[in-house]
Amino acid sequence: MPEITTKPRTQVKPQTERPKLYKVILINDDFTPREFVVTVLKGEFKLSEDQAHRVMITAHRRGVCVVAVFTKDVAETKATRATDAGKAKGYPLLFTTEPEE
Ligand code: TYC
Repeated sequence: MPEITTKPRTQVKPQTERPKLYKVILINDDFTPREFVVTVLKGEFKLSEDQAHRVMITAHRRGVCVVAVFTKDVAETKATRATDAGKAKGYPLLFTTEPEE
């Protein structure tokens, strides 16, 4: 009688798997001037004047706004640089990062 054998199957990861992406989030505060927030958004995130104004005003009204999405390293570097730009002027401007679902 022929024996039935089962091959152990290991999960094969697709080699094209994309790196996990991280959101950079702008947090509102009561002290940083609006125009300064817009300047930082344009400089660090390459947003247009119009895009930067929309992101700033959304954070101002709602408390937070997603600025953009990057790989982990890029998101963290940009968030730190943008936060440091505020710190250098004595403002509590804050950018954070969080993984995308
Ligand atoms: N709320 C600030 C003000 O009224 C402006 C501001 C907007 C600050 C967005 C931070 O993430 C921010 N001057």
